Amino acid sequence: MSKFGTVVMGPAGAGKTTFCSALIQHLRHNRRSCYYVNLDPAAEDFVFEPDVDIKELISLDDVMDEMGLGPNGGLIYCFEFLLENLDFLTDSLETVTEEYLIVIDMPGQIELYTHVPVLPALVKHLSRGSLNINLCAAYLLEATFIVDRPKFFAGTLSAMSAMLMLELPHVNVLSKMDLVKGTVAKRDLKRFLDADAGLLDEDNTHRSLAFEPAGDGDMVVPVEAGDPSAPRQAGDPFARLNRAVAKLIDDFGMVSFLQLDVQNEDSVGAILSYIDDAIQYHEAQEPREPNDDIDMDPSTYMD
Ligand SMILES: Nc1nc2c(ncn2[C@@H]2O[C@H](COP(=O)(O)OP(=O)(O)OP(=O)(O)O)[C@@H](O)[C@H]2O)c(=O)[nH]1
Ligand SMILES: [Mg+2]
Repeated sequence: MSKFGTVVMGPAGAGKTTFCSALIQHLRHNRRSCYYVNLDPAAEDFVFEPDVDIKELISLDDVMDEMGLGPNGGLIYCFEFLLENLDFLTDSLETVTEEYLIVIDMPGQIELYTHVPVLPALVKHLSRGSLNINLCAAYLLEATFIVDRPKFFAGTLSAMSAMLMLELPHVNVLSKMDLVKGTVAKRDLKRFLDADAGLLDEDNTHRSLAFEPAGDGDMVVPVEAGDPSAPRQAGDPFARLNRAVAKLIDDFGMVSFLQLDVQNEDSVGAILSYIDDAIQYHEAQEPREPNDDIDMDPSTYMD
């Protein structure tokens, strides 16, 4: 029996939990079954109560109190603890059948996606172990990042880093599109969706930083490029580094974004279609008769 799921990831506050709720709502409207897994040990408020919640295993508050750790160290501890107790997930997920979409809500600490190896180990357990879930990652980046082009490419690089680390099919999503409506031309928006590196070459608004010798040995101090005392931007090492990174992303051709407006059901539905395609959800479903959902009690049709 196959299982299907999506891991919703992305930086802090990108709108992951809100997207999970919108997705669950959409699945319900379309009479699809959903199994909601919360893996954020600090999350408190949910529109839909999770079917499995990591807090039943370990909570960030307890770890911080008892281990004297801060929020980031505490989160890494929680995930290491989860990896030592994977039965917690296996036991609840093994009964989930193929018509369900398993929606996994992740925390926003970026280190999880770029630095520490806990997430690849978890994903491997879910997708290649006995659970054998057909998984895809939904990586959310806030659309407001496009106002600051170097920041947008830094965010895109984090998406690419997660793609390389997790080796899962990825659906990258620009969330909170309502916040940038009307502020960016359609033609430019299309280039952001394709992560077009040329956007940085044409950027003369960004606050790129330059280094200036501080006059004491090797020390350098960063200077705002807008500052009249700053060196000219042509030789600005940060601007050149930004362009090189953007070109790398462009050359890879791996990152492109879908637009998400959670208020718009069609937008949520479109992203779900990409997720379904990535995990080949529909191919595994039993063909249903057109009248499967209708009450077949003959008395229903009697006058
Ligand atoms: N305008 C707008 N705000 C949104 C949208 N999605 C989420 N938000 C707001 O953004 C904030 C963060 O949303 P969450 O869904 O909690 O984000 P998250 O990625 O789960 O956050 P963490 O789990 O803390 O990393 C909340 O105040 C949401 O109301 C959106 O599509 N549009
Ligand atoms: Mg969240």
